[in-house]
Amino acid sequence: MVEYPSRNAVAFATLAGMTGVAGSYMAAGYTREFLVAPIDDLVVRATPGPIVAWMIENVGEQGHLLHIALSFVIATGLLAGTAIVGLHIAQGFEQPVIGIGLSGVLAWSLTALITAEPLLAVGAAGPVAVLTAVGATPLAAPKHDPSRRRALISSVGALAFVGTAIGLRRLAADDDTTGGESETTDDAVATLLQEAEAKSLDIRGDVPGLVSTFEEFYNVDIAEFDPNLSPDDWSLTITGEVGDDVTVTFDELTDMPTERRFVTLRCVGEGLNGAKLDNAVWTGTPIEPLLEMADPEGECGCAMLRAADGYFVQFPIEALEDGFLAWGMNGRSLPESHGHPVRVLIPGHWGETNVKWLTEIELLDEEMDGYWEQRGWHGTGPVNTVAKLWSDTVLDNGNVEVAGHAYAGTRGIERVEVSTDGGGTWQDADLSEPLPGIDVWRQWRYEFEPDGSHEVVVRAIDGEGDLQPEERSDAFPSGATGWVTKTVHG
Ligand SMILES: Nc1nc2c(c(=O)[nH]1)N[C@H]1C(S)=C(S)[C@@H](COP(=O)(O)O)O[C@H]1N2
Ligand SMILES: [Mo]
Repeated sequence: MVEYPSRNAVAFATLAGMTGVAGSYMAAGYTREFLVAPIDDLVVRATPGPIVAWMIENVGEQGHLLHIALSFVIATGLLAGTAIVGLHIAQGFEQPVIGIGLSGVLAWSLTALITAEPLLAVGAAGPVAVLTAVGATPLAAPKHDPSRRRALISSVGALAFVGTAIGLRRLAADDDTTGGESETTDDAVATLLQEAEAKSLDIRGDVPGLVSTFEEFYNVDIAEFDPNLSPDDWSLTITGEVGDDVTVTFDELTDMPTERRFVTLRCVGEGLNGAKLDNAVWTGTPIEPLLEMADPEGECGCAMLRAADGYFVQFPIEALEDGFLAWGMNGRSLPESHGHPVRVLIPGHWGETNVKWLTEIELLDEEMDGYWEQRGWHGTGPVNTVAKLWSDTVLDNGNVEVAGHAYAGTRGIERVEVSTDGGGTWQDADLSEPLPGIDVWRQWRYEFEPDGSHEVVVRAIDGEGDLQPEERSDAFPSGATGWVTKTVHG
């Protein structure tokens, strides 16, 4: 008798794990029903707060890749484990049928348990059983070193399966219709988009216009997998310390008075000259009438907002009252990644208050930490003032153009000043005409004749006449501060 698991069995089990994960992907897509998704949730939740904070600041969005890679490895390992058990029974006890069946049943149970999707779990179990069968079946006519040849053929077959699964899914995703689709061509939005286009400065460098496109608009998510919510099933509940619980469906919400607003978002976790700052035209309705219906009574004057991805954030009702519930973005339905079907927009506050996939507003009696506040951030208040230096370009005439965006939330931007001598002297930059709205960025642009190398510094003056603070601080915990500087050569 041979010892199990042999190296051969481990190789087959690994292939079984890989194809099982691919099979789950083929059945469920890159959604929360995919085996890796709940595992990723656990990995994310198990990562200590300081590490999460460090990753956001230093690794950025790529931090997610580490989580997701680890989750893939765990998912593969779990399914490989079920194959090992099957191979052990099949080979060690010479019970191939029982072994193969057991590996399939185990893989199915495990996947169904983790994803709560018994039907889709068959996608993972099938390939595991097949690979176990291949690994357990003796070759009909073994010539020289049959096990190696079989392992090779199986590897090629397994990889082909993984490739096919990914390919089929990509094809299916291309005609995915959830979110971001042009449903109505909204004239009011079209007019606003034209206005933004007309007011955007003529900047040679690579700087977004006054409205960020879907491709440009940044994303910050606590989870790798976006919730997949259908407007038909969606509803919002206002509950807790209220006179009356209020529940609104998507149809009821979109029947309310509809407005289009420019609103700019900025993440508290971004670096001083980072790019997690974007603007869009949003279609939605004000929150205040809904809050009035609920009649808040809580002691703290604060509310906890909750979302379908497990996200939660708490801040004062005062800020919530000025908020907006959006179901459209740049004239299309809200894309999945930006909170489909409904998200919150809170004027002038950090991005984290702008809850996506909103499901519940709970009025509280006392303050509680939200998801990021539990992890040490202070990101529910008003944004810091910032002027970004996003491009420096030598023009055909030999001049240097520096440009970017400036943002100060509801304080607005009154002026942007540029220094080309390290802060010795200051000149006014050109500013884009303000867009309508109380929470919008402006573009700035400045052109100068270079004389060797220049230490360019940029700073904004907000609508209340306050100069952007010069003192530098990191993003953690309250948002980056300081003036952006850059050495520019003519
Ligand atoms: N449900 C939910 N809402 C959320 C988040 C999240 O992870 N889940 N991230 C918040 C953070 S930190 C920011 S900066 C903004 C980003 O919104 P965007 O991805 O549409 O740019 O959404 C906020 N709302
Ligand atoms: Mo954020």
